[in-house]
Amino acid sequence: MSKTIEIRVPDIGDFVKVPVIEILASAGDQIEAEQSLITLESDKATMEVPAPFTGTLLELTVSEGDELTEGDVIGRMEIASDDDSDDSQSRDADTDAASAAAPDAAEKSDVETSHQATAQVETFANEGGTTESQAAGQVPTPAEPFAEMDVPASDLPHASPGVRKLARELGISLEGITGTGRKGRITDEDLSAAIKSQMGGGGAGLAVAAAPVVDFASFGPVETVALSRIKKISGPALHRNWVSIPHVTQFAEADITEMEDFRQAQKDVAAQAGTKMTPVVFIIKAVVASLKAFPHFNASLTPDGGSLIHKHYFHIGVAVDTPGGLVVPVLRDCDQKGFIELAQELTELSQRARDGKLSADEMKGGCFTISSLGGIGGTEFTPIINAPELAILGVSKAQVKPIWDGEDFEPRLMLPLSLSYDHRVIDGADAARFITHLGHQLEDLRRLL
Ligand code: CAO
Repeated sequence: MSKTIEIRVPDIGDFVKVPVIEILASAGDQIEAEQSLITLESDKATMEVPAPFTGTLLELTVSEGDELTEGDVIGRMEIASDDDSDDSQSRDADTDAASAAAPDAAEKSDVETSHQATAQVETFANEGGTTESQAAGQVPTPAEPFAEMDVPASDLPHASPGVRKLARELGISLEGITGTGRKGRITDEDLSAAIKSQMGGGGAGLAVAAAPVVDFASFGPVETVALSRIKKISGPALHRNWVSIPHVTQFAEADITEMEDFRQAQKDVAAQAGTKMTPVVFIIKAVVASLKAFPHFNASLTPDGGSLIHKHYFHIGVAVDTPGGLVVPVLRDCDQKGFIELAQELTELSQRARDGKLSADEMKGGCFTISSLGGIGGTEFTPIINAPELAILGVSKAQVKPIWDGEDFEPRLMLPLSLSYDHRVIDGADAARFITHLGHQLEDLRRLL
C-alpha cells in the first residue's frame, strides 16, 4: 500500500522568503530519502531541501524564483505506507517540528501530514572546506549550524552544496569558474563546461598542480590586503582569456617622426578645444583604418566557434590605468569622429575611469582594444586579448633611433607596437599585414588625416 505525503520546507532557522534557485528533481522521478529536491539561496547561504522519504515524486509545485518559508509546501510524493518515520532508509522526521512548521497540514484529509527532513545548508564561506559533520557523513541539524550560518557572504564562488560536493570529489577548484546562474552562481553546467575545458580539446589539458600554499609569516612579517573590486572582476576574465585563446603576439615599429611633429603643432588647437592631443588618438584612427582594410579583425567567434560575426561598426576600447586597476572604456563610432572629438572623449572617459565613475555600458561593445603604456615606459609587451574581440594592440614608449635610409642613419622617432591576436581566426601572415598596414597609417599622415 502506498500513501501520498506533502513535502514541506523544513526548519531553515530564521530565514523567510528564501528564493528557489534550482529545481533538482521532476515529477515521476524515483527519489531516495535525503535526495535533494530544490535549492534555496539567501544572501548568506544555500540550502538544499531533501526528500523526507524514499518514494515517487508526484509533483513539485514550486518554480525557480518562488520565495519560500519554513512549512511551505513544495510538492507531493508517494511512499510505501509502511515507509514510516522509523524506516531505516528514511531520516527520522521530527513530527513536532513538522506540525509546528506546517500547522495546516492536519486539515488535509487526502494527504498525510508531511514529514520533514532537515535542510542541508552550506554557507558561502564554506567553499572548499568540509564541516566536521559533513566529514562524518552527517547532515547538519538546523539547531547548530544555523546559528553559525549568519556569516557575511564572502567573495568565494557561489554554488549549491551539490555543485560544491561534486567539485570537491573531482578535485576541481571553483575559483576561476565563471558562474552563469543567479548572482553569478556556479551551476552544474558551468562546472561541466569547466571540466570539459580543463580536459581540453585533444587532451592538451589545463589541469595543473595547485599553487603551493606557503606560510609566508614563517619567513618574516606579512600583511594581507584584499584585491580591489576591479581586480577581483577582471582577474578571472583575464585568466579565462589567457588560457582559452591561443595568443600569438606580433611586434613591429612605426616611424612616427612626422606624426609627432604634427601632434606638437596641433597641441594649441587641442588646448583651445579644452583637450590634449595624445598619440593614442592617432593610434585609434590608424586602428580603424586597419580594421576597415582587414575586416576579419573586426569580428568575434560565435559561441560554438564555427562562424565569425563581422561588425560593421568601429567601437574601440582603450585600457585605462586607474588606482583600482585596469578598466577599458569604449569609444564608439571612431570612424565617424575627428581627432579633436576623439581626444575630448578619451580625456573625458579616462578621467571618469580614474574617478571610478564609468557605467557598465561604457565598457561594453568594443571591437578592438588599445593598451598604451607609452606614457610610462618599457620597450614592448604581450597584451591579453579582451574576448570576444580577436586582437589587441599594445603600444610602448616611442624612442628616437638611428634608422638607415639607404645612405645614412637618420634619427627617427620609432613607436613599438605589439599585436596579440587569436590564432584560431587570424593567421600569422594576416597579423603581419595588419600591423604593417597600421604602421603605414601612422607613418603617412596624409592617409591618417
Ligand atoms: N611614446 C612616447 N610618449 C607617449 C606615448 C608613446 N607611445 N604615449 C603617450 N606618450 C606621452 C604623451 O604624449 C604624454 O606626454 P605629453 O604630455 O608631453 O604629450 C605623456 O606620455 C603621458 O601620456 P598618458 O599615458 O598620460 O596619456 P595618453 O593620452 O597617451 O594615454 C591612457 C591615455 C588612458 C591610455 C593612459 O593614460 C593610460 O592609462 N595608459 C595605461 C594603460 C594600461 O594600463 N595598459 C596596460 C594594460 S595590461 O595591464
